[in-house]
Amino acid sequence: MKYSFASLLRNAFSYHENWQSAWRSPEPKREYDAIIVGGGGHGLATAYYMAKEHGMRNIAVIEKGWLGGGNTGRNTTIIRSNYLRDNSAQIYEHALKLYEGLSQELNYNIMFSQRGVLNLAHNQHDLRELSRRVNAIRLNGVDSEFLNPQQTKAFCPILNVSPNSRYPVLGASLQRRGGTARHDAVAWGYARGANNLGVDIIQNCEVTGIRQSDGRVEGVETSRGFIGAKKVGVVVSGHASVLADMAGFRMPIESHPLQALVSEPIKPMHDTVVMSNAVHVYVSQSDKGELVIGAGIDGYCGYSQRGSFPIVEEQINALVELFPIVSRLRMMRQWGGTVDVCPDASPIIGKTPVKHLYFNCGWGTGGFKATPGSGWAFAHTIAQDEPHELNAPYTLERFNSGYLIDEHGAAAVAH
Ligand code: FAD
Ligand code: PYC
Repeated sequence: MKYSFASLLRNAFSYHENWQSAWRSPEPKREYDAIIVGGGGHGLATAYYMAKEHGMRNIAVIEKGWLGGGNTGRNTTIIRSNYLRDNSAQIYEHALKLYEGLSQELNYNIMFSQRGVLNLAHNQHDLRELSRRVNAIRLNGVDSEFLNPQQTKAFCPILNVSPNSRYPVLGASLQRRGGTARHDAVAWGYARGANNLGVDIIQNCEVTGIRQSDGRVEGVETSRGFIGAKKVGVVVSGHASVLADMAGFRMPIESHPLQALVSEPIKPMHDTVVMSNAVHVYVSQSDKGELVIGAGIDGYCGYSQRGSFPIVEEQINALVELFPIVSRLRMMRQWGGTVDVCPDASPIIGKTPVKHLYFNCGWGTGGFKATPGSGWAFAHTIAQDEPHELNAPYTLERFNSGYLIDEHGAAAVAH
């Protein structure tokens, strides 16, 4: 679907009343070859790659609300692949490479901006931890470099690197290929691409049960009735354990609120992403000019999607410590999402005890960056009924075998 300049003008003057929908809203069929539960970025990417890479056509995505209304539309859009473990490097780097060509692939501008991601070191321990990570990341062929305080300041001039500050900046790691993208454009781009390949996208349809017989999935009970399916892939982020409960098994997952906030819009002044573990904040500037500021997870489990005052207070304290220049900036709004955290802070992508029922969850605070790679690998897993080598280590079984992939601390304040 392409728009000419003339059609854009026509639509602008008709108040977009005749604007063509980017995807259909069909009634659910009685049965599909595969159903994907969850219309976030991961679910939509999964459906897109199942259709595109594996030739499947009779697929539906079932979403209880609206596309991208979960964590996809609530996240702070940081993309990077600078993970410690070999397995993580492979899947996150695969995702980053797909991001690098995604606007062209989908013919949809996802506003991918490789503006670099800095992780700051504030003490000797941080310095050693960062060097360890930089070395491990480079050994996996992923770009990562270490900057001294002057180089860090040159890369991010508004950063306070005074040795007299409470948490002086002693250095930073930098992934230049990291950056940000427009979150809902990622969901919409995949939705349009999947729709064009025949995928049915069904919104306002909540899955309330997973029907099975003889240990094999038969379809899903929904708020719009039963829909049959030969295979079901569940990608519901913070609600993974709720859906697992419907299917009769337990997920080793805790659901936590994760909050973020944005400032009033200001002129461009911060053209990279800065994250700090010790000071406990991260910040980038959106294309609208707002500073996008985030926190670590709330320390209790819950499904709240609201912001809370203590988080604003803590994040602003931390922000002003690093960037005194913004001390008079006003904050505009805050919100929360529900993230699903595994004990080793790595995802689960694969088969379940129920035949032809697959789960993709546990991305916790860091799954936006993985969206294309996760969808790509999960599509393979569902279509072939076996994991791709990229996601083979990310089994549910690893919590029995003990083969954990410990990525705690990988996302600055995020884990
Ligand atoms: P979602 O987008 O949440 O999609 C799941 C969908 O499932 C939802 O739309 C939901 O409505 C639907 N659903 C749930 N239950 C049902 C049901 N019963 N029936 C039908 N549908 C159902 N990651 C990064 O990489 N970088 C970041 O900077 C970053 N920042 C974050 C900041 C915040 C504040 C938050 C909350 C998260 C952040 N994340 C970040 C994490 C990232 O947002 C998630 O890991 C990722 O978006 C998960 O995508 P998803 O498609 O799996 O989930
Ligand atoms: O994974 O980079 C990340 C991240 C940043 C903020 C939340 N998650």
